[in-house]
Amino acid sequence: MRLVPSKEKKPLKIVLLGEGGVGKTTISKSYIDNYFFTKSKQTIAVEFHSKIITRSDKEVSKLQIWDLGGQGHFKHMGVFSEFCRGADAALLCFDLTDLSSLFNLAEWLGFIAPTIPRFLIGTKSDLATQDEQNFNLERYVHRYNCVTSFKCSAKDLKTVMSIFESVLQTIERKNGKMSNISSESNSHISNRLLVS
Ligand SMILES: Nc1nc2c(ncn2[C@@H]2O[C@H](COP(=O)(O)OP(=O)(O)OP(=O)(O)O)[C@@H](O)[C@H]2O)c(=O)[nH]1
Ligand SMILES: [Mg+2]
Repeated sequence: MRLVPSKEKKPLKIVLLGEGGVGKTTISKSYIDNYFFTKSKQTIAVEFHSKIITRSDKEVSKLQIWDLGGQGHFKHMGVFSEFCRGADAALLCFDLTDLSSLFNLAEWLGFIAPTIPRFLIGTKSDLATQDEQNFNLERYVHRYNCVTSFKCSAKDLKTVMSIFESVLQTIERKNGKMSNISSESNSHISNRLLVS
C-alpha cells in the first residue's frame, strides 16, 4: 500500500547539529534507511533526508531531517539560524569518545530558537570505553535546556529508531496529539541537497 501524506499538513522538521564528524549523517541514514553506512562524506552545509511516518491514528505525516554540516567554516556562513527556523525539534549531537564535541555544543545552541525542544545525543557508543559510556549527562541536559539525553551507536538500528520515535512523540505531545508513531514499515524518500 502506498502512503501519501495529506497535502495540507505541514511536514515535521528535525534538525541535527553538532561538530564535524560526530555522526549526524550516519545516524540520520541509519534511521531513514534502516542500515548502517560505514562510508559517509563530510556534509557540505546541509543534507536533507525525508521519511513518511504513520501515527497510530493512521494519519500520515512527512518528516524532514535537516542534517547540518559541522565543519567550522559552514558555521560562519550565517545561514544555520535560517536552516533551523521552524524546526519541531533539534538533536544536539556529540561524540561520546570526544567530550570536546559535547562542550562545543554551547556554540550550536545559538542557531536554535529557545522554544524548539532539544535532545542531547551521545553518538558512537560502540567505540566508547566503559567510562565514556557511563558519562553522566544530567548536567548538560540541564545546561543546554534539553528534554532528555540518549546515547547510541548508529550501528544499533533498534536504539536509533527508538530515539527518533521518542523525539516524534514529544513533538506530537507539544502539538497536542498523543499518539504512537510508527515508521518502520513505510516507504521512504532520501534526498540530498547541497548548498554551494
Ligand atoms: N563505529 C561507529 N562509527 C560511526 C558512528 N557514527 C558515525 N560513525 C563514523 O564517523 C564518521 C563521521 O560520521 P558522519 O556521520 O559523516 O559525521 P557528521 O557529524 O555528519 O560530520 P559532518 O558532515 O562533517 O558534520 C564516519 O566515518 C562514520 O562511519 C557510530 O555510531 N559508530
Ligand atoms: Mg554529515
